[in-house]
Amino acid sequence: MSGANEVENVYSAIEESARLVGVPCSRDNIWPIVDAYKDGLPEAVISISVATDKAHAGELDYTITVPPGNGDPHAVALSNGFVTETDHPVGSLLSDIVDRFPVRGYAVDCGVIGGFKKIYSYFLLDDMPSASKLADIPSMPRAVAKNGDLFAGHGLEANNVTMTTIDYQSKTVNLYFGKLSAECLEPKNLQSLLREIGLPEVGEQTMEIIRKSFSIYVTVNWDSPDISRICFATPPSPELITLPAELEPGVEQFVNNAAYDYPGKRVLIYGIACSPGGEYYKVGSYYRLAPQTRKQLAAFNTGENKA
Ligand code: GPP
Ligand code: MG
Repeated sequence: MSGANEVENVYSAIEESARLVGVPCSRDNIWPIVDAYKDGLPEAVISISVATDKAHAGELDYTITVPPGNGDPHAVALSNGFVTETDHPVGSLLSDIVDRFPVRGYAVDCGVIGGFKKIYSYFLLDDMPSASKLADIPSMPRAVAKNGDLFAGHGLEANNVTMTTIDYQSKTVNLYFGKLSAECLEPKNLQSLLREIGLPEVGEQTMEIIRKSFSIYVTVNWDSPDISRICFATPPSPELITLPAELEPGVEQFVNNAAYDYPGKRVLIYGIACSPGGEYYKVGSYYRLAPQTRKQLAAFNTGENKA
């Protein structure tokens, strides 16, 4: 399929999702971003997501993976004016990470309203860094080093950082911990992790969801030694999850009707975010999946994964 058609398809999926959620969608805000990363679109994993916190009201985010051979995604963002040159360490962190650790790819994360926000870097599955290795990077927020004992004390200090994101708008960094051990996911450990971050413990219904997390990720910034928020993500799955709060009708519409371009059922990912402002929820719908995920889910869709 030609690049222009791919951009059109992806744009249409975002526009349709925005219509379902009730977010106004401007082509001028989205098209230049999708177009700038179009070379990787045929193989890209693409998800579209909503979050229920106040900061995200009226917003819809989309995430597009960028293969490693398609140039530096930060340089592409700079040359297109999606981000600006800055002396702030946020501007050098991506190259500092990539200089030290092998990455298998990137993604860009953008808002239908807010525009270009974040760049992800994904580490090699068999060569992931630990949080303490990442803390050694001079441009990394000091909060990562400051919380080394907290990570180590809660089963998060192995070579298990699957990816990082750098948010150029809010100047924040996320570390995503994967390969979570059974001990790490024990309710006692998760409650203690929340308490030590300074957050309230979660209720029973939330615990039932977060104890099945496939990723736990923390958000830090350059202005505070503390963890700003922590989020628990469920594995991508066609199964619907009942969250502890009712979703707005537009979000329900999106969850049940968002466009996707693979066979079988729509694949969703849920997140529970715990922040000083309270608990909130995220739901992402995959427009396109990685070939590996498609294979795993084909078994799910045909009922062959009963084992
Ligand atoms: C991306 O970070 C989240 C994931 C890749 C996993 C779960 C995703 C869902 C949408 C449920 P984020 O956009 O949630 O981070 P931030 O809180 O910084 O926006
Ligand atoms: Mg987000």
